[in-house]
Amino acid sequence: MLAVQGLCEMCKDRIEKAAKSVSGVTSASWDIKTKQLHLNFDPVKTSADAVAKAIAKAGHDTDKYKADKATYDALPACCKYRG
Ligand SMILES: [Cu+2]
Repeated sequence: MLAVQGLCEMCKDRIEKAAKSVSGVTSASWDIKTKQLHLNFDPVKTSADAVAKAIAKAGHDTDKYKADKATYDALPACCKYRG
């Protein structure tokens, strides 16, 4: 499980898509209320760390990796979780 910042259904899609784009990830489901990403992956092929990096790259902060400002600023207004 991975804590991922986000707000809405669009965030959910973006987060899950980013997680699933990582080779070795078999399932990814982000809970909009708890902000937790439930993750299943092949530990030979990837790691929670690599998935967190991919998610940060898509614009969503995790505990370890933060989205860069340009990526964050490009998110739709409804997705601006930093407030
Ligand atoms: Cu959103």
